[in-house]
Amino acid sequence: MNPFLEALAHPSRPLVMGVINATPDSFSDGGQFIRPEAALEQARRLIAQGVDILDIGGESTRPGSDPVEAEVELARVLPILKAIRRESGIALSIDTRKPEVARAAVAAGANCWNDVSALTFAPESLATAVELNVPVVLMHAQGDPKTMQQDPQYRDVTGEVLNFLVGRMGQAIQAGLKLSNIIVDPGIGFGKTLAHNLTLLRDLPRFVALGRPVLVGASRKRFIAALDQGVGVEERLGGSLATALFAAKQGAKIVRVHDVAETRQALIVQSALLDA
Ligand code: HH2
Repeated sequence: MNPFLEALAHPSRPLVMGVINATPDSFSDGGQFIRPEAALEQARRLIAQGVDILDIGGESTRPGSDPVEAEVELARVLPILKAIRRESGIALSIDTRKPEVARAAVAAGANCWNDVSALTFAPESLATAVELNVPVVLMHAQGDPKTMQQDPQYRDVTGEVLNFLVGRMGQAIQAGLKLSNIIVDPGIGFGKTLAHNLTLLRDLPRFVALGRPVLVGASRKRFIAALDQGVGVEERLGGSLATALFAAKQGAKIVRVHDVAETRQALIVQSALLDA
């Protein structure tokens, strides 16, 4: 069985997806893990902390970021994926919008394609996802990373994000993707104001009702600073944990985070409290 789907079959608590950005410019860990040795060390650390899935990315999609060429992205992520796979059977996800990067990453041992463009970035994305036959995260974003935070507007944010995801699910199924390979994500911070992000998190049960696992990536994001005096990225752990716990309570099956040990412990304790 695909290790990603195997991890997802885990019944007791949501899965912790740990982020490793092999980029010079990611908003929270940019530059830290661009060297493969540093990324491998971080992977070992997160595995020791009990991470369920590692998400490896070679292109920052933070607001205002510039796109990178596929060759650059490949040169950043492939050595890391191969090095982790050489020593661990951990579920690995590739965070990319590019089908050629997803294809090479899966050949190097990735078990999931995390696509913030929901397979819209390239014309061959859908067909590539079908062929790779691995779980795919379909995430909603309004606009592209460069401009998405300039003035995001919705009449009904939850309705519009749901509609988009249902549409993408339909197109993916029509193209031949298995329903069992689809994971959905409302895309916290991707073309959304503070109010939009809060509404989506409160309305998460409506995403759960789509019948597919829901992933939430809110860790260290800007909306936390917007609620707390503009605090810097390193000071957003409290808000990140609060959001992960809330998302879990609302039915999220995967939380994508930078602080794995803290999030995992918080989720374990919350599960015990809710079970008691
Ligand atoms: N957020 C980021 C990147 N990838 N993937 C999914 N499915 N959901 C998310 O919310 C999500 C994501 C942005 O965070 P990060 O990777 O930490 O930063 P950057 O894009 O600057 O690399």
